[in-house]
Parts: sequence; C-alpha cells; structure tokens
Amino acid sequence: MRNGFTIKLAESILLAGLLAIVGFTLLLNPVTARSMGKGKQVIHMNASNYKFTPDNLRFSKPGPVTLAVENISDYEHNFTIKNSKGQVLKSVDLPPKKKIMVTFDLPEPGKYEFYCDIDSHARLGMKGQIQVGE
Ligand SMILES: [Cu+2]
Repeated sequence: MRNGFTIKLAESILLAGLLAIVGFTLLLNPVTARSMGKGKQVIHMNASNYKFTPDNLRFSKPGPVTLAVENISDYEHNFTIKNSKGQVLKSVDLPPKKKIMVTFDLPEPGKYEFYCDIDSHARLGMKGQIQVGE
C-alpha cells in the first residue's frame, strides 16, 4: 500500500515537472501568429519589461486587426504601430496589469513596426513587427 502511494507520488511529481518544462519551452520560443482571413480574429499579446510576446505577426491579407494586449508587468507601457512610411496608425497606453483591446487597420501589404513609446523601452527590446502579404 505504502509503496503504491510512493510510486503514484513520484509519477505526479514527474508529470508536473514535464508540464513545467513544456510550458517554459513554449514561453521561451517566439511565437509567430498567422491568420488567413480579414481581421475578425483577436490575437492575444503580452507586454512586459521590455518585450512584446509574440513580437512577430504575419497576415496574408490587409485588413482590420484586433490585438488584446495584456500588460503583465507592474509598469506603464504603450503600444504604437507605424506604417512603412513611418506614420503612426495607432498609439495606445497600456496600464499595469490590464488588458487593452487595440484595433487598427493594416491597409496594404508591407511591413509594420510596433513598439512601446515610453522612455527607452523600444531600445531595450520592446518592439516587433507585423508583415502583411508575402
Ligand atoms: Cu514600455
């Protein structure tokens, strides 16, 4: 009886360890989100000190996009996105521990840079890009 319990316990610990490793691996790998249709889908993004996760998105076609950007840190951040000409399409502040829905239009194929416009956060790594089209 006692041995059976010990084995069950060992199995549980092993399983928990495995799950932790898998979770950690997923966290560390940069995610590339892909979408096919025009922007009905909501893509979740985390903002932390000092990065966005995922920081690299790809859409097959131009159109509206909604990001649910969750600031998981204790500090104020911001999400600003520019078009390929450097014009700001949208700039939204992200209060600590809040999830903000950010909707904007990606009007044409190309590369769109986004970043946090607070202090030197972008230089510290708080930036990313969205590719539309091929
Ligand atoms: Cu920031």
